[in-house]
This record gives sequence, C-alpha cells and structure tokens, in this order.
Amino acid sequence: ATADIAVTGLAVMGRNLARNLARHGHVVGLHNRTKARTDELVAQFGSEGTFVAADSLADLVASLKRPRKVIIMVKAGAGTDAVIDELADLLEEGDIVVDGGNAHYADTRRREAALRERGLHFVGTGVSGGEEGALNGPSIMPGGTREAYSTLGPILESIAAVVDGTPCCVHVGADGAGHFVKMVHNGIEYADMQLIAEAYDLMRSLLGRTPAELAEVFQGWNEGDLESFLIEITAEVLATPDPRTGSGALVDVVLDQAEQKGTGRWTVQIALDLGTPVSGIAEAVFARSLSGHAEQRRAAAGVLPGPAGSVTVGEEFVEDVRRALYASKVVAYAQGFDMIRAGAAEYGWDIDLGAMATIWRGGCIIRARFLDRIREAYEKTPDLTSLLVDPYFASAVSEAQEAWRRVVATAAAAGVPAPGFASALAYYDGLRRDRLPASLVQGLRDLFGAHTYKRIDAEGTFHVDWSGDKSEQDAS
Ligand code: NBP
Repeated sequence: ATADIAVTGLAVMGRNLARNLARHGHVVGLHNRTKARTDELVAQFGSEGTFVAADSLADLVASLKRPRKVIIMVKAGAGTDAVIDELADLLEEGDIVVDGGNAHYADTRRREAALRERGLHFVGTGVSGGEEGALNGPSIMPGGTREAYSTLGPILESIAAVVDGTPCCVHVGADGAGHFVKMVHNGIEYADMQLIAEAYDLMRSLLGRTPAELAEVFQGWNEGDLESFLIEITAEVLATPDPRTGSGALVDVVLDQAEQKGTGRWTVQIALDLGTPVSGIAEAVFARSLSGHAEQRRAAAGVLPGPAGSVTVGEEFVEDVRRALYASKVVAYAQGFDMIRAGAAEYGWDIDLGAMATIWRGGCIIRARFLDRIREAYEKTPDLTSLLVDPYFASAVSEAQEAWRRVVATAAAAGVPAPGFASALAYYDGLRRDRLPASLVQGLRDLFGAHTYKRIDAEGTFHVDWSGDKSEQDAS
C-alpha cells in the first residue's frame, strides 16, 4: 500500500481535487465508476504527481496506507449512498470516508451515524470554489469528529486556499456541521448575487448606462470595501460582448431566467425550521423563481401599469447604490451567521463563527475583503448577538443608511424591483425597533383562535373574553 489518500468520482471536481493533492506531494489513489475517466486523468495529468489508478473500489482500498482516507466526489444523492455502502464493506476500523459533494447536512448526519456504528469515520466536507478552486485551492469546510480531523486535516489544509498564511480549511464541528456551513455559504452567495444584480439593474434603468460602462463602475467598486470575487467577475461579465457577433453585450442576449441547483432553497427551508430570518437569501431564491415564470411575466407585462420614466437621478446615484449594496450585503451576512449560530445550537455543534469568516476569505465564491472585518468582529466578541451591532459594522451601515433609504425609495418610485435592497432595509429597521406591531398580531391571534398573549407588565399568559365582557383571563 502506497497511497496517502484516494479520490473516487473523477468528474471535474474530483479530478481537480486529485490533481491538487498530487501537486502537493500526496500519493493519490484514483477511482471512477467508468474507468475511462481514470485513464484520461492519468494520461493527461499523470506527470503532475504520483497517482495510483484502481479498477475497482476494492483495489483502491488495497492501495491505501492506514488509516485509509477516501474522498467521495460523486453526484450528491443516491450515488453517494451507493459508494458509501460499497466502501464501508471494504474498510476497517479507524478508516476515514470523506464526502466532498454537495450533500444535504441531514444526509451527512445520517451517514455519519451509520458509519460510526461500524467503527468508521465519516467526514462530510463542504468544498467551495468550483472547479478552479478544487484545482488551485478551495475553501474547505469539514465536519466529523476531531479525531478524524487530526489525521485528515493536515492533508486538506495543504491543498486549501491560503490567505495571509492561513489555510482556508478548519474543522467546523461534528457530523453534518461542515455541510451545514457550506449550505449557508451558498445561501449567502445567492443573496450576494441578487444584490449585485439589483445594483446593476437600478443603475442601468435609471442612469441609462451601458453594460460596458457599468463594468467600469464595478471595477472601481472592486478597489474599495466591496472588493470581492463576485464584484470582480460582475465587471468581467458586463464587459463581455456577445461572443457570436463580437458586439453588443453578452448580458443582453442571455435569457433572463436564473436557475438553481438547490442549496439556496435548502438554506431557506432549514431557516424556516430553525426560525431564523434569512430574508436576504429568501428574496434571492424567490427572485430566481419569479424570473423563471416567463409566461406569467409576459401576461402581466401588458396588463400591469407602473411609472414610466418619471424618476430622474443624477451622477450621485452611483455612490448611493454602492452604499446600499454594502449595507444590504452586511445584512445578508449577518443573517447567514445568525443561521449558523442557530444550527450550532440546534445540533450541538461548537462552531467558531470567526473561523468561518476566516476560511471564506479565499478559495470560495463569496471570498471578499470584508470577511476580514467579520473575522475581527467575532474575534473581539465571540458571542456577538448580531454582526450588525459590532461597532465597525454598526457605524458602516449607519453611514450608508441615508443612501440606502434613498435607493430603496427611488426604486419603489421608479418601479424597478429591488427586493434584496428593500428587504435588507426592512430587516435593519425591524431589528433596531423598540416595539414591533407583533403585539397586534398577538391580539388578532388571541381573538380568532384564543392563542393567548403575554404582557409587558406582568408575568404569565392571558386571554381576553372576546365574545363576552372583554375581561382578561389568566391563561397560564
Ligand atoms: P457530478 O456531480 O456531475 O457527478 C459525476 C460523477 O459522479 C462521476 O464521477 C460519475 O461517475 C459519478 N457517479 C454518479 Br453521477 N452516479 C454514481 C454512482 N451511482 N456510483 C458511483 N459514481 C457515480 O460531478 P462534479 O460536478 O465533479 O461534482 C461532484 C460533487 O461535487 C457533487 O456532489 C457536486 O455537487 C459537488 N460540487 C460541485 C461543484 C462544482 O462547481 N461543480 C462545486 C462544489 C461541489 P461516471 O463517470 O461513471 O458517470
């Protein structure tokens, strides 16, 4: 046995992870259901390091040093279960099975429990950064036991992205914690992209700028607080002409129906269960859904009136939009981090929120300068009640708020949909509000359903005799 670690599932992600491992001096066992992929990898990239190609999972297991470490990189779902079942029969106590696919964390919890029973470690691992990240350094979010991480961690850290000398890989927490955090990461990615799209739409609709001109605006923004991979590639996409004609803008010929693979939807579904308001992510998921309802949109377009050209804005609108984008983005991240804290409380994970910001600084799609600020905020105050109350972010958002309000008001007046900006602002105002109209909601619930209410000035639970003399009854 010579291999340090193995990868099974050699489509684009698995192949690139295997190459990344080999380039870092690890001897890598290779396996794929269809052998041709394995052969192709060895033929094309065999010179990048030492690979041990296997025809079967049994051969793969035989090629590995103990404790054996096998990374599964197959299509998430039934395929993953099939591979785990076959592997588990071949492995021995103490061996480590890693699932680097985009599994749902509930599946990861189930698989971890089943393999633990058999004396095996199962490490559900979030891997972000797409194929480019997998090859050159992804952000890696492993769950599972500390014991498994002590052997596996150094290998994963050696292939992760590195920022300021720190690898973008840390043990997130037990069982499904890694996949949970990866899911929220993807949810934040949805929110981030939606906000960027709204910023583009507002400037284009109200200032009449061309995509190429807006590419320059985003390029400029990428040199300030908003510096991030997503802003950088926004400039790139906007600057790109239609590849067929070499003229116009690519963004003008792409069908305006955003698709989704499901991690954003999972984030919102789980947030509903946890009772954590991730309104920014939810708006982003629903905005994609609305974009997909093409027929409904066509039918409405000819019927529903709205303001036409009634709002004019000046040059300063660009800076207003930049500030609104920054503030809304802080809200989306604050909500995402709240959700990770809620998940950790629900499942007993000991997740260091500052460390999550640290490992997202490089390799992943939401990598951004501003994550350094989030890391600092949680380092200073690990039990921060909301990112928004950290002094740095509180003051940054408060400086932005006038512009933010102007942008939301302008969007509403002009009839340009900006659900991400508007809901982020509503969340901000809801969070800082001394009293919310939830008191009226409670009154209504008590009237129609005798659901009772609590008082601000007395302990206990109460109910009004609505159909009788409207006296208050103690319902404790
Ligand atoms: P795919 O998600 O397209 O999966 C293709 C691989 O799964 C092939 O190796 C295929 O083998 C194998 N496979 C399937 Br399909 N069913 C199988 C089964 N029943 N038994 C064994 N192998 C099976 O590949 P990918 O895009 O490289 O993604 C791999 C994982 O990484 C996924 O979970 C994905 O969600 C996740 N991920 C992807 C990205 C990304 O940017 N693409 C980013 C982060 C995470 P075959 O060659 O024999 O058909």
